[in-house]
Amino acid sequence: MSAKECILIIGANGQIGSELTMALRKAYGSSQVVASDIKTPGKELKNSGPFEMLDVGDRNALHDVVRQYGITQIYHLAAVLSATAEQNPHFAWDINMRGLLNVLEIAVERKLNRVFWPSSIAVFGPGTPTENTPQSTIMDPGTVYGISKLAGERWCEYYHLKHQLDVRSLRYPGLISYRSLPGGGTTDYAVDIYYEALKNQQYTCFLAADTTLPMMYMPDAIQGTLALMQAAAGKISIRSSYNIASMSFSPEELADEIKKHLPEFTIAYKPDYRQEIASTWPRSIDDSQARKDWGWHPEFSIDRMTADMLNHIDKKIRQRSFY
Ligand code: AKB
Repeated sequence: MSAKECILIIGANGQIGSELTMALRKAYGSSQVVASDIKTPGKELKNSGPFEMLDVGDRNALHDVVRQYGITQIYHLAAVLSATAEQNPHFAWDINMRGLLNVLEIAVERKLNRVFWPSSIAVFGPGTPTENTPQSTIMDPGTVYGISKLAGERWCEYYHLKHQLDVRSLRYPGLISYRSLPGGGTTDYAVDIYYEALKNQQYTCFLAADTTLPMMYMPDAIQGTLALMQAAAGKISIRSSYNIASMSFSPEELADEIKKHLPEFTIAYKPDYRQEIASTWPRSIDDSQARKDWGWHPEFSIDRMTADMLNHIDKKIRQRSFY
């Protein structure tokens, strides 16, 4: 990326956005990275570089920000996640699709250099092979979130083929982090559990004990996103979205890891509507294409991640800065 690039992050306050913005500011300089969201940012985002209140559904407002800053790349992260989307399907469809189409259209109009848009393991469905799910396979998502992500993947590839737009994407698994909380996802239990283990030594999980899902620690997700976006265009053979994987575990296995640090911790299971969503998703993912094309290589295992999560969340709780 040249020194003249200027990056816009849409959805910068979210779980991925808050960390990705800081990583990009560190890598490319604060003034080169414009954070934006519909909600007021926290101190770290606000004080570390430019911030704009921006609704990506408002095409004119998006256009103004892109023109004002001379934006050359967009990371469009704003979306309604799986569990919330099932509560309000038409709202979720509108938010998830309108924002992406606005970004793709403006990227072509303004001849932007690169666009990043996240997809998800939710693009897979009950007909997909659940173990080591291939890059290219049956995709029959049964959730509105999954349908919007699959449609988004097709739109990304379409804009690449028809308009030569350099759009890149990753199918994120459940993301686990201690800096920002996720919101409205089916995999959110894997973050909540750490807070509850430290605060109350007990957690009631909304998924069944043996629900194995692909997961990833946020530092790997950030490192992977930067690696994908910095790779030479000739290395990118997938223009829909890349499978990426790190670890897979069930709530019971995660609880066992936590018990190694907090032996008094107990877990109970009360599956709700999110169980139905999780049951249609893969248990593990084949990410060999990402490894081959642009060198994807995660670092964290469940035990290293758990030690790091407990350490940081414990500090947050002591400082009384948790949610
Ligand atoms: C969700 O649970 O909705 C997300 C995802 C897997 O895309 N974390």
